[in-house]
Amino acid sequence: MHPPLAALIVVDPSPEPATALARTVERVAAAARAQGRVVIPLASAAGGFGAHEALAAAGVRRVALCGPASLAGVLAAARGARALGYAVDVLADAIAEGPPGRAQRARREIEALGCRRRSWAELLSEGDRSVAVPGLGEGDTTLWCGALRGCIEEGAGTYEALAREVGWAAMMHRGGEVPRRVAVQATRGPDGVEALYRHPVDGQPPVGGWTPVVDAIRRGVEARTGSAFNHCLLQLYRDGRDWISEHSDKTLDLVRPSPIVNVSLGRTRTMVLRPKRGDGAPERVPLPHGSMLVMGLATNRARYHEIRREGAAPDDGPRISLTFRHIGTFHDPATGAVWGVGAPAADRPTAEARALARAALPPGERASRERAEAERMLQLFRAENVDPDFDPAAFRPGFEVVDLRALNDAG
Ligand SMILES: O=C(O)CCC(=O)C(=O)O
Repeated sequence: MHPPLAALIVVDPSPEPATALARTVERVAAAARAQGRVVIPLASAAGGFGAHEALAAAGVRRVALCGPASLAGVLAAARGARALGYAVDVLADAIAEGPPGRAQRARREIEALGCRRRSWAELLSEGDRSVAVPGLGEGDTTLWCGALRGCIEEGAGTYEALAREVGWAAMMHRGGEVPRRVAVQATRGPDGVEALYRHPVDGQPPVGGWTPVVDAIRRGVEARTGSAFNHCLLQLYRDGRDWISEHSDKTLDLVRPSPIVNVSLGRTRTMVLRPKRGDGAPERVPLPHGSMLVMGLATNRARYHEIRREGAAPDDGPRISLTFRHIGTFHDPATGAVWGVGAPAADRPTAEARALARAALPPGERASRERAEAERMLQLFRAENVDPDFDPAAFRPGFEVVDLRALNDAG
């Protein structure tokens, strides 16, 4: 028999006016109920720890506290629960912050009480039952906690196997190194044809075939989403100082409307989704070990996403993310042919004829065409990045350059 899952105690559940945090807490409570947890709303004004009777009846000895309205109420509940001998988790990202001085004192007291600080998504990742937290971003984005059991181990095993089997490389953007390591794996034809995903970098990382652990995760993602994925960008955040700046993913080469799926291993980092328009608050989505964020294209279009730099705490561990995409553009590195959704040629024979014609051009003319093409592709990437109304039809007729290195050659 497994011990019962920690109960979720929601202190002062409905602040007025309703806040983004309150909506997050409602989603977390719904997911916790779906996992079979006891969920108890608690009015802090009642004092003490009024959940004791219901918890004792359910045989629960571990509680997780959240509180969208009041830090003080959560602290009072933590004191009461500890005094009664409960093990207590405090869901640090599901509690009203309060002024910085008070928040810092609260953090110290939580520690002194022997409570554990963690993220709501880490709580939901526990237990045998994976659970979805839907309705994130523009409503088309879902975080699955514990989604990939069977292909991802709970401990460090999968992380370590992956870190070993992948060949990590530096990636350059505008002459500088991006602050993380990367690798690309994709479905490759027997004749070396590769799925091609273009984003603004000086040179695409080399494309490897699927390695065993990455392929097992890919198959798990396909089974759970019902979508096919033929491309994966892997990123290694070596510690909290590695980050990715806010951006929208480039959709030139995507098969629409397939989602973009981010699988996380190792340390929990937070993805921040900030609306491009209006003054809506950024939404913070924690990405714990074994989670799968299925991001819809409406969220990608209307919001920036980023993994912020966090500084390096002593327990700062590394994280690996695997971003799976369904790509509809293909590249034959042997001939330079590019065809499919993001290219002028719809099929390989046409692309090969075009590649031959390009190769026959005088070198100066060829270089200047490539520069012009790279310049236009970069401009459209920039427009797509900032404009929530960007129409992907603007990419037509598509591009044959595979990266932006022609711009660096321009001198
Ligand atoms: O590491 C992550 O989860 C985010 C990756 C990302 O935003 C990207 O590759 O575009």
